[in-house]
Amino acid sequence: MANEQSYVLETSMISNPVATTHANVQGHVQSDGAQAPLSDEQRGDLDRDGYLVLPGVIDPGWRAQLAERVDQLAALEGAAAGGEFTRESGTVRLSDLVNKGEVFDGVWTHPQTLAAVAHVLGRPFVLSSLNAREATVGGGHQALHADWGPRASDDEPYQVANALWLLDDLHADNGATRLIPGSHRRVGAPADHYADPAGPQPGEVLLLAPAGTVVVLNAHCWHGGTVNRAGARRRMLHAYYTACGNAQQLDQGEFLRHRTWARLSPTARELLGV
Ligand SMILES: O=C(O)CCC(=O)C(=O)O
Repeated sequence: MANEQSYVLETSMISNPVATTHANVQGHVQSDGAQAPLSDEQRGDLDRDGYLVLPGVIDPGWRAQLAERVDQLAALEGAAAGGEFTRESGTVRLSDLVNKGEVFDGVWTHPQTLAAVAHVLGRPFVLSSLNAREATVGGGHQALHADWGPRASDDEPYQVANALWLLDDLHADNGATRLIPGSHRRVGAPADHYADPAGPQPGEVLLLAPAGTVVVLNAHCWHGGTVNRAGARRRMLHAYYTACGNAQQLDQGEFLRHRTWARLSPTARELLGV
């Protein structure tokens, strides 16, 4: 897709300023500005299933830094955590992570993730929000939902995509995300198809994957968190993107701090829509 290719070329420019400052601790950043295209198989996964699993994106050193920063912020913010966007009982949520650590820069600007988002949306897009979510013991269950309103026809353009960054292993009993493969193409909302969208549904899959994996989700695909029965850690970042022209979940221009703006490349600022 021409749109996607040109976007991938542009996104290689985003990572370079990050690479020069973080080359030692963030070896994940492509310092040569190399493109990170998707294979035909990966595009096929996204088109058919509505999600793409990218294993081993987060190297162990970076994962540890991200996890440490998430814990630090949760401790610092306490009951206020998540307030810029939303709080959810039974979970710890953080919002506005763009402004809360340079360690997150490589998340929302990650070239292969952006290539997958470009494939889903097929037109220019911006970051809508960068959040963290962790289900705590006994909490985290959500009804199946899309991150956008119900589709009225199966040829409507997609508006949103979400990259789930796994900072801990996802097991069957620690609040893994569940989803219905292919549901991004369905017309209507989960409630139009299921008597109880909060209950188990035929064909649902649990995303079971090791820490370090990124799952790019066509966010029209019906999904939801599950309960963390075991209480094992399940920190996850949500890098959420939307097509240009839609309101951002967090108005990045309003929230952007000067010190964040100053370290970003022009292309990264463009990705924030500022
Ligand atoms: O964290 C997850 O597993 C999914 C969260 C989600 O879908 C949401 O908060 O809307």
